[in-house]
Amino acid sequence: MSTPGSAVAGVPHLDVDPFDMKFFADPYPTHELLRETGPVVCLDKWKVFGVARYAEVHAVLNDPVTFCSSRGVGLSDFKKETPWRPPSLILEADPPEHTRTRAVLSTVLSPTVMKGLRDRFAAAAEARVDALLEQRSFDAIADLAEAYPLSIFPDALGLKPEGREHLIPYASLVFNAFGPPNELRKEAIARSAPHQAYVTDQCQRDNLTPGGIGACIHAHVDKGAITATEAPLLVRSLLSAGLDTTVNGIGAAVYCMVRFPDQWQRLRGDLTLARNAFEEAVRFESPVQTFFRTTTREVELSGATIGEGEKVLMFLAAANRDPRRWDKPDSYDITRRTSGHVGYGSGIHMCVGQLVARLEGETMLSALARRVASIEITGEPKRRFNNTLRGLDSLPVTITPA
Ligand code: OVV
Repeated sequence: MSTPGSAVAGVPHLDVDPFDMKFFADPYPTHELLRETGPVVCLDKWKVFGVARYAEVHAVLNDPVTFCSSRGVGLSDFKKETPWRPPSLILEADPPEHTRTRAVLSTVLSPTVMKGLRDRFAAAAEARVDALLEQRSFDAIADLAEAYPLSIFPDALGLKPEGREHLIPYASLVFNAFGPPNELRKEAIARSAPHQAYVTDQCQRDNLTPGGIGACIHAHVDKGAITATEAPLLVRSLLSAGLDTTVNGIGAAVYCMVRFPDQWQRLRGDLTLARNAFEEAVRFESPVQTFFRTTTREVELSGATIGEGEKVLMFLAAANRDPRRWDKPDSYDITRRTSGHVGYGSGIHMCVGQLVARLEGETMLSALARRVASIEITGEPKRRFNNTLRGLDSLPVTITPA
């Protein structure tokens, strides 16, 4: 026997719920418990295996044949349950199917495409910061972390102006749906119909403006790379994964800067650190906290036997602070060598939009550092609860001009 719930596999059991509000409020003591209990643990509450150390998270991410994605990367096993929406053709796919769709998204989000976006993103970041300098006091989540990506990403995709208010609620739904059937997931799915209707409609070729990233995906149908049925679902992936993630990434970066003013001053002194400062915020806060995989066979992982068809929960955030891998893991250090962090995953599924995320993060931190002397918290930060995403609901701040 190797199922979670059995002691025979020699895997220690924990009764922590990593999708509980008390856990979300302060996950760090539980991350440490998960790491220190063993390389692989059983989480009895949801009957899944868990890995929280860097080595095992990295190993699972880099063995996609044994730890597959096509049975879903949330708790639900698509072999046993009907998915809440048609599966993603990239996230919830394995090679060989994954390889073709990944190549298309990789092309439309390439370094060449970033070249064409950079000046627009930088100008929008500076315009946003200028507007905030007029206000002086504002909410760094709504007015900065959300407002900035909303001012550039939907236009880059080529979405029409109407209905964009559905984008963040839709993404929030997608990331809640990876979790267990708790209140967060059930409520999100219960209210999902209008958001799903909007997204399905916007993914159609006729609704995407020429020259945008969405239209570029559809253009790959003409090249024979994907079918006309597949294209809208690939656009859907960008609507699902491209906005709320960067909102929480930029929110994390600003939250780091207000908590660690020495790092903020260091950034102001050297703007070339902006890109790594963002990367370190992704490591430090891990906006995407977890993903699951499903085993395709019985497998031994660091001495633990895991049976076929088991869900394995990867704690990306815990791996990103594993003292076995990182010096001073709980310090936010903008000069740290961040490469190897798993905030974007690792291996064949590693974030295909990472260059867009980094471009947004870098341009915003750079604009802030150039124009702002100090950022101070002026009220209690409020947390936003989601089964997968970590971030704030509000962060009241006051800034002073440089
Ligand atoms: C990485 C990610 C998150 C959420 C949704 C998707 C991908 C998707 O492909 O739909």
